[in-house]
Amino acid sequence: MLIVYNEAHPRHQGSVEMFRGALVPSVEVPARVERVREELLRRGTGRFVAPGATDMALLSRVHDPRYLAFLRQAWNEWVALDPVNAGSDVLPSYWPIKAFRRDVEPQSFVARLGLYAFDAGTPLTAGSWDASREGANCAITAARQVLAGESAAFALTRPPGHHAGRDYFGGYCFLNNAALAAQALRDGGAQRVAILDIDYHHGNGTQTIFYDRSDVLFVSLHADPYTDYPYYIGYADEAGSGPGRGFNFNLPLPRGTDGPCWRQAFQAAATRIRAFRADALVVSLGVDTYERDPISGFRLTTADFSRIGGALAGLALPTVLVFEGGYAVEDIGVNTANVLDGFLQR
Ligand code: OKP
Ligand code: ZN
Repeated sequence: MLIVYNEAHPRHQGSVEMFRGALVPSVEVPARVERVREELLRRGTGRFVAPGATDMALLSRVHDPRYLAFLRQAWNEWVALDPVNAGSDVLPSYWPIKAFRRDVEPQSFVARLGLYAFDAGTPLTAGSWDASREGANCAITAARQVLAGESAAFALTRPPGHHAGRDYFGGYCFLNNAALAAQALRDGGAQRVAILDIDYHHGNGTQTIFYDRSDVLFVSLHADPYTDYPYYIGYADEAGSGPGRGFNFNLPLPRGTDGPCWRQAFQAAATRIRAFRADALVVSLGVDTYERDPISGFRLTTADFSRIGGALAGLALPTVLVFEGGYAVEDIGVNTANVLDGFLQR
């Protein structure tokens, strides 16, 4: 398996996020990906390669060009407000909800920030654009390697991507790596692409990007949004719209879900993917379903992750795996490497 590694990931380094009325230490830290990298190297799992150059045309088919321009300039605009801002992360404080106007872009940077952000938990830092863009390049490179004949490739990157939509960031995500991989597979000749999102949290960004399309199937196993982030989306009745109706499949699961219950839901997901007759698979691989994850509520064990790898390989499709969440830093390397080894051993 190819591992397309984002060497630029430490340039995105949030220090705080807003949580229940206080700024608390960032949960999405560089050590997450460092631990995975170390464990893969220790085991000799996979072959590490660097990503290719940025394809702005592809980025602009998945994301709004105005949003991309905003992200690229955001840090500079933040510092231009006041030079002391260079010492703190960018976080929004205002949002145009409900009856407010969203069709005007105010001149004020903090006002525009609220147009593009959906939470105050996603710090943007000096290197966030560079790290995110290189991460997107990793996902796209992984997809192109699979198109060129690799049976599987893993984009090892952070920040994650599945909460980022066509024109918004949040949930620690800025660019939707899995969506970019899926679009790269489509552009490279795959007629039908399935995305299977197994992160603990619903991949709202990926769902919305493909919601009205029938060429990309989105299937997600995640914590019920009735109790868990992102709360306002990810319910079972969201089936797609227009020509995309029937091509979005959400399987929300209760807090406390363990390995056997999770595998039962996985079988339903696998059945839907088989019926779709996909030419390629993209997996949004979050390991925050782990029993000791500090921000999540499922009970998967380290051994369960090996089985998950085998089950993914059982779909028997050219596969791009994209790293998403997982916050139990001490075990993240073993859990992620178990998925990849489980995949390879099948
Ligand atoms: C990103 B990914 C914790 C609050 C939770 C957002 C969670 C984003 C998860 N202090 N805030 O899907 O793993
Ligand atoms: Zn997650």
